[in-house]
Amino acid sequence: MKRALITGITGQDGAYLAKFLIEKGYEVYGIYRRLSTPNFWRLQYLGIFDKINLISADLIDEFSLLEALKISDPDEVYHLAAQSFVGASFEQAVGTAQVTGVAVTSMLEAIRHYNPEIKFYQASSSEIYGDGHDEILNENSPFKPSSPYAAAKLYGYWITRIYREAYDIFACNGILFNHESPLRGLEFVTRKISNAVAKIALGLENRLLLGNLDAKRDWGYAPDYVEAMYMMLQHEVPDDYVIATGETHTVREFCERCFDEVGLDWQEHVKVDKRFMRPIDVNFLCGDYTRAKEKIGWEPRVKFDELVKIMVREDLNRWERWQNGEKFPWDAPNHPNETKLITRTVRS
Ligand code: NAP
Ligand code: F7E
Repeated sequence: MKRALITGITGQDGAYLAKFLIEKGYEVYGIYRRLSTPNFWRLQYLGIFDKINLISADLIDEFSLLEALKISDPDEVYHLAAQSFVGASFEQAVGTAQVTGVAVTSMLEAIRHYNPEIKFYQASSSEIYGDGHDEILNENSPFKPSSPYAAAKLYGYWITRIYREAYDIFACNGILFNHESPLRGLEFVTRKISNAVAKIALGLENRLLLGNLDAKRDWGYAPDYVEAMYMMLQHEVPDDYVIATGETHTVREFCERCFDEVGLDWQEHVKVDKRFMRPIDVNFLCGDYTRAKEKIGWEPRVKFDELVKIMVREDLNRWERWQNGEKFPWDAPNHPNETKLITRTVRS
């Protein structure tokens, strides 16, 4: 039986990947960090919490990562843990550099010392391309990061390549474009919208405040994307791959489609609030996944319209169950209204 160690198992991708690997017959280990309140809702939601071996570790403590390797003795490491919210990276730039950037080296060093035969997946990001593009992006497109998060991810990208070339470690960068799901964190724009639309449709809320409606993103479906991570590590040679849908849409279009789904007019509920504008934003992203299709046989299954349906329907279903008094693991009831949060980095 193959063993996999997943960092970031409590996050969106970690939970879906764990489920996928369990179904493939893997023994799955995941690192989680000690928090004052347990944070396993996604694993419970997918019904896999009891099938996972949890190891306490933190990315800023490299010995805890080495210890996690010793405990799990994995064939494959999927390094997904990060401070993953671009907005927060402007507020915690140094912390993001350490957690999202330098910790990739800690993980690779731990692998190099413990067992360099372990295969390594790095969760790279389309954010490394940054702002200023209007062309479809592939593995050879130039990088120009536009946030502390993107700069940290670009460091992680290069250190992964360096360990591949210098030490012959089977290390791959998955350059994943945005991917969403009902398990997406509530601060990301798609889930912020689907959750608000569900509440508005049920009379629990009336308005939705957003930032840059013109930003374009290539949005895919997270369960499709975690399969690509696995497929990269099964190929004969390590490489870097763009994972995307090849379609791009504005935040405005995402809003419009979500409100359409419940028969409402988005313009009656959505207001622009500069608190949700970033100091610099990436205005256009669209990915070309040809290499992934040709080399590892990966293609997206769920595209924009279906993604909208999946997300709105699931948030509606959850709030309806909540109104009927049902209790089940889910993030939204405990999430603060974002207007309560003070942002220091508003664009004037
Ligand atoms: P996510 O939901 O925010 O999950 C992040 C995970 O990292 C959580 O499990 C979190 O633990 C963990 N983590 C954060 N700081 C940590 C620390 N100091 N020590 C240990 N664990 C820590 O992110 P995601 O959407 O699943 O994304 C997975 C990875 O792919 C991330 O690296 C992200 O940057 C990257 N990525 C995401 C996308 C996307 O569209 N989703 C696209 C490209 C790349 P807690 O639960 O305790 O917070
Ligand atoms: O923003 C705009 C915002 O926070 C998307 C992460 O998974 O994907 C994600 O990063 C766009 C931006 O995701 C609001 O300004 C407008 O232009 O959902 P997001 P992101 O920044 O693209 C990449 C690939 C990653 O690697 C990251 O880890 O939407 N936008 N109004 C807003 N965004 C938010 N969050 N909230 C708003 O109210």
